[in-house]
Amino acid sequence: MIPTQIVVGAAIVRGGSVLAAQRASPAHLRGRWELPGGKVDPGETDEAALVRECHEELGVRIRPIERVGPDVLLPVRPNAPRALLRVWTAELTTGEPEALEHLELRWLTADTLSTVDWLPADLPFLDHIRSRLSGG
Ligand code: 523
Repeated sequence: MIPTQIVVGAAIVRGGSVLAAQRASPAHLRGRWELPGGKVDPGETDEAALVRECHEELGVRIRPIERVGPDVLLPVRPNAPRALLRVWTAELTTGEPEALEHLELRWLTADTLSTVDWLPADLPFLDHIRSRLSGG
């Protein structure tokens, strides 16, 4: 059986805002916004991948808090393994995020959450995140 590739994303929340990151690559995703994260490696837990990816991409340590939203099917090339996006809320434990692999980072509030051009797979998480930002 072909394994499903799990991709994890972090909704890093601080003081009523969540961190959004603008992709630099690949070319067809360049300029679109995402919750930072990436692919879970074989043998790695989802949470460990989330911590690793945030360190690689943002130079920070985070702590995953809780899973939000569903497993969201990611668009993949024909014949490529199925891929699912899972998202956790998280808090920063060490460091200030830097765009080490992204074009730009932005802290968005409940009111400004929809002002960037999110990747389609991230859209189903926005209502969950907005309700947490609003104290819900
Ligand atoms: N997404 C996505 N939203 C989102 C993430 C973290 C990823 O739609 N919040 C998509 C984008 C890619 C795929 O998931 O099509 C893999 O994410 P990527 O490229 O960030 O994963 P990496 O960095 O682990 O991939 P490699 O370049 O292969 O290491």
